[in-house]
Amino acid sequence: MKQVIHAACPHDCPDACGVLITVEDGRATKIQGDPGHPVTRGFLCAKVAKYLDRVYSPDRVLYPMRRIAPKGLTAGGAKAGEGACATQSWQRITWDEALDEIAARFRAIIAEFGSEAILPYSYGGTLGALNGASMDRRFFSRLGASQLERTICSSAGEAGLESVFGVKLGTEPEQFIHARYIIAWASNIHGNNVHLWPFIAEARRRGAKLVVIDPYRTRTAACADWYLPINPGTDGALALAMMHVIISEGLHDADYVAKYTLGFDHLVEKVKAYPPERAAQWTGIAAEDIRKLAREYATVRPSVIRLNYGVQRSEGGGMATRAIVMLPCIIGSLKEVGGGLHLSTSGAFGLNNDALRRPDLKPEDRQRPPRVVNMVRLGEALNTLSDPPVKALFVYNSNPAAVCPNHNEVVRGLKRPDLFAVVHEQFFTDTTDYADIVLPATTFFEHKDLQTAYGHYYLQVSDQAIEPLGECRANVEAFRALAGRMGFQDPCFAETIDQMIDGALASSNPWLDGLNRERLEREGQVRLNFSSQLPVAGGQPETTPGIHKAHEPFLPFASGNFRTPSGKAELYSEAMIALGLDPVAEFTPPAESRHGGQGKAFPLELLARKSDNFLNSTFSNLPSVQTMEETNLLEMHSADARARGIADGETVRVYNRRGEIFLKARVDGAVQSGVVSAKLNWAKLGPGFRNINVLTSEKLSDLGNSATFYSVLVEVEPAKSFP
Ligand SMILES: Nc1nc2c(c(=O)[nH]1)N[C@H]1C(S)=C(S)[C@@H](COP(=O)(O)OP(=O)(O)OC[C@H]3O[C@@H](n4cnc5c(=O)[nH]c(N)nc54)[C@H](O)[C@@H]3O)O[C@H]1N2
Ligand SMILES: Nc1nc2c(c(=O)[nH]1)N[C@H]1C(S)=C(S)[C@@H](COP(=O)(O)OP(=O)(O)OC[C@H]3O[C@@H](n4cnc5c(=O)[nH]c(N)nc54)[C@H](O)[C@@H]3O)O[C@H]1N2
Ligand code: SF4
Ligand SMILES: [Mo]
Repeated sequence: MKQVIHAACPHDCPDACGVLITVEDGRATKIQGDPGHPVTRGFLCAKVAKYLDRVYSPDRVLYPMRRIAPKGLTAGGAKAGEGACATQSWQRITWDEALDEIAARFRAIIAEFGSEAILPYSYGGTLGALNGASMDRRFFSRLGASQLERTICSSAGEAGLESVFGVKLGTEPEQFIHARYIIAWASNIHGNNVHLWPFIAEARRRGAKLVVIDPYRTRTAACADWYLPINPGTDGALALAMMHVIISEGLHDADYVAKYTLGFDHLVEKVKAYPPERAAQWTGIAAEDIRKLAREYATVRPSVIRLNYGVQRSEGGGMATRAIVMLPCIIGSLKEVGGGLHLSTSGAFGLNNDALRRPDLKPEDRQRPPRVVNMVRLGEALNTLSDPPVKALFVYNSNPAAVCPNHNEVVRGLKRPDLFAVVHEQFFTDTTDYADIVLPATTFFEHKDLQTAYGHYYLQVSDQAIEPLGECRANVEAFRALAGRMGFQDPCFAETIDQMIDGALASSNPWLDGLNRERLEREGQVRLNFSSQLPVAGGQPETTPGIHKAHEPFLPFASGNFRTPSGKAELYSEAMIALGLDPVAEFTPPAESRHGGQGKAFPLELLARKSDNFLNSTFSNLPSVQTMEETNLLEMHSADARARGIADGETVRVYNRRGEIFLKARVDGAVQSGVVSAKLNWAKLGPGFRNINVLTSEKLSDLGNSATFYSVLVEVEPAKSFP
């Protein structure tokens, strides 16, 4: 029998694609992008187009496993799949045995150290509303475990965005075709957000100009009309200088500013300190170019900014984002179809997360809230926390031994013989190498979920296409079973998947009106119900050619309606003062930068980037995907290479106080002098079984306690020999 199932890609990607899976006699035989999804438009990225290889990979974890060898990489464990799951490391056990052992260890740890000695660790393995954050959160709250502060990705940028808009909303991708001036700001569109590209391509056919601001010459930068390589971590200075030009030349929208923003006078004062000449010294962008950019951005309309999270992986990333988000507020482009700014759309979905996650649950004998541990500082938590120490770690939806900064410290902590570690995974990753118990997890083909997005406004139900492989269980089911083993009687642990979806949709958010489960199941994807929005101030909605259902463009801030305390776009924010920050915005060079004073011993700025064909560390073990991505490279500028006697293709040692890694030099002009770049991969597939996170720092950003993967100083030298 042949069936086509509608699912939604749950990977941590703004596009949240609609997916069609063909199933024949119980086996998935084809995957394609849903042509009915207005943003997916029938195509998938290269890595997910090969998803059958992932689902049916011989390297999948299919059964619960118990460690029978010492923790760490076993001999021959360098290759994905092979050594790591070699029979000498693992003993297959039943789910019952695994659950009994976990429950027994948890009980013993709670008795001796208290429940906060248990730490959950999860991030973006799946962004499905259920398998991303529901039964797991219920379980750990009820258990009284330490809570995880999940800020490894986007929290600085989110805080910066919300400090101005009060909510995470952005220009819908479909509107980009109407833009005449598009700035891709720290936005690797071809790599990380490929479904936005057709809309930009259409806008360019209609005459739009594409500007890219990025220290790395991405594929998007290579095909831009104007590429501005910027020094890492200096975007705040650029945005403030652009506002200096816009305001001093009277190019701002005085009417919009007066009606819908707060604190413009303070901004006027602040930007006086940022003439283009001053910003040029930090950013490396010529003052004349800053002027030209500001003028064009303010006058070639509609103009839109696709800001992405590259800016905020920096010590001053929150403030930089805040300053950039002010730009559309002062030029009034938020009222134009095809104008505004897009960083995230996730604030529109407003699911009933309390129903999903039940933060009210707690152990019967606990009054105070549990301790909070920041996920970026896992190494520090495992190695130094006391009162209580972390005695058990439960990892799911994440691969911290690859993605977490300061890798050597993370591994030191994971190696602790007294740490009881459980990892729920699809593959034998870097992290399972340190697990006591590995539990097998389903892929999205094998479970049902509800899917929001952070790059568009369509909600989807992702149907289950095939039965779970082996003894794999979805996250919801694993935590349901564990709750049972711990004796938790609360009715929420017995809810069915459909009840959980219904609960998530039972929200006070008016944009969910009319979007029930049955309709989502029938239609696959449904645009949020924006019909109740306030009337649009400017521009008549146009039909979008090539796009299926024409709809009214969503312009949430056309007439203000910001969700800040004042209801206005806050160019001046009391909340910043409370955090000890400048209420307007300020540029401070990152301490780990060439301007920051630590540049003597380690003079090069490292971009520890993502790979275009992997998703963070996910996919990096799959042979058919590996062929698309060249790994273990250090990209550097010819001047820096020459100064160190390094030729293209030679092995180099890249190092700082935290660690070292040996990579192959690539001198091809992707970065400017002073900047080097390398990409994320599974550590055990890298040289010396490590990855670029041996060099990155646990330091947190100015806002949102985010990771600072792009504020890293290193030095590079020729390697005499490969160790
Ligand atoms: N193919 C692919 N897609 C992905 C991912 C992946 O790993 N691979 N990861 C997913 C995840 S988790 C996320 S959060 C999103 C993130 O997507 P993005 O926000 O696009 O994330 P990054 O790739 O970190 O950064 C984007 C760009 O910012 C640039 N950049 C770095 N530092 C600076 C700076 O100081 N200033 C400026 N102007 N630019 C800077 C980088 O060179 C990069 O090209 O993508 C998702 N999609
Ligand atoms: N150097 C450097 N480091 C980075 C970044 C960077 O740009 N540079 N990016 C950072 C960012 S933005 C992010 S978001 C983080 C991402 O950090 P993570 O979210 O840890 O990212 P992944 O590497 O994708 O690992 C997710 C793991 O979850 C597993 N998984 C997938 N689906 C499921 C499921 O349904 N159940 C279970 N139990 N497991 C599942 C996958 O097999 C995979 O191993 O990495 C951060 N680390
Ligand atoms: S990873 Fe992103 S682009 Fe690729 S299929 Fe998933 S949602 Fe679409
Ligand atoms: Mo991320």
